[in-house]
Amino acid sequence: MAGEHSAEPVGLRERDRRGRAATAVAHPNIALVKYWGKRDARLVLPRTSSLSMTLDIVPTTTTVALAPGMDADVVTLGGEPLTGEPLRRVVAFLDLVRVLAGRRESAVVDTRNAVPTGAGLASSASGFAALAAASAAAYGLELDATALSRLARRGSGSAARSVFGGFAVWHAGEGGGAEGDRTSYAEPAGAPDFDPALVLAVIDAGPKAVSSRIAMRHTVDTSPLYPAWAESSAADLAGMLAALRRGDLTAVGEIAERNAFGMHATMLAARPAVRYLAPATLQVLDGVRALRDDGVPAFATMDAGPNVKVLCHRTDADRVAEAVRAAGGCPALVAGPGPGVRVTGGEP
Ligand code: 2P0
Repeated sequence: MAGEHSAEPVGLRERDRRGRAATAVAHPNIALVKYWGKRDARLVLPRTSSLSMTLDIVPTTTTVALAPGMDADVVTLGGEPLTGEPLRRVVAFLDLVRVLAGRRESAVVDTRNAVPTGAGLASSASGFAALAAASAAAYGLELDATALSRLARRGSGSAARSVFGGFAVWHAGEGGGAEGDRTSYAEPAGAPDFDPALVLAVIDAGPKAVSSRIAMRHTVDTSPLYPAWAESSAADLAGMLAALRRGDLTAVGEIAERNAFGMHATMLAARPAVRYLAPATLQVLDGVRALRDDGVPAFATMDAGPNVKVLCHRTDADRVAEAVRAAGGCPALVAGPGPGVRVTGGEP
């Protein structure tokens, strides 16, 4: 393997000799109307449309360097070699990019998260958005934002939304196959007329016991509540878009909270149940309700893990973070709306 006996990192000499490299930065997003359930696993076509806010904290930075002399991709996450299923997913994604680009070179991928991977802080969204942008640039694919969102979707559904900054809506799209692939992408949902913040209660930063990919499939397959949630989610999205347009944080928050509780209800009704909510989750939820009783507009949402994210006005964020820390006995981070994915360097 080229570079094996060099003091230089594997791949850099290859890039300098013949290849191209690109680095991209993407931020996580938190869904306010959730994505939970696919209608096509291979194409990552969702059953429902979703809406999220991209954050301005904890980005992922990914460099893709083409390595023509190597016979397999090498992928590191936080400096450690990726193996098993996570490696297989990245290689499958690079295979897709290579097909689209009509190229065959292997790649060296270096990816770094500002937070622990798998912590329920949407690192797969920022991860695949950054990988999509970096690999498209390295392999010479010229994609507009819609096409980049469709590509990122193939890595991880929620990554389609992290292509965009601020609020983004991911359209479920129509039908299957090529039509589904063409019509399922994210786009900006407009800037609200309020200054939002999301306070992230980090109850557990470790990897989750059940991946969202497996949990959502199990929920669709076995939960009698799933169809009702999916139907109500369409109404939630319409209401959310209208609430964003009129700058109504309270309506946005109420819809986000009920949509998240509904999603967790579908999981709790799955057979057997999938339960991500922990005792500290409920303590933080009580703390959020107490804030509202005190007149602070604050609304909770939870993803595939015990962590709670609290939507509030930016001006209330410090108070909300303090309340969350006290209620949950856990750290809390404050995030505002962040930027979409961008290629930051490494162009040939
Ligand atoms: C969301 N989640 O809308 C929902 C809410 C978790 C709970 O998107 O299988 O990692 O890779 O498409 O994108 C997490 O799901 O799943 C997710 P795949 P992904 O943010």
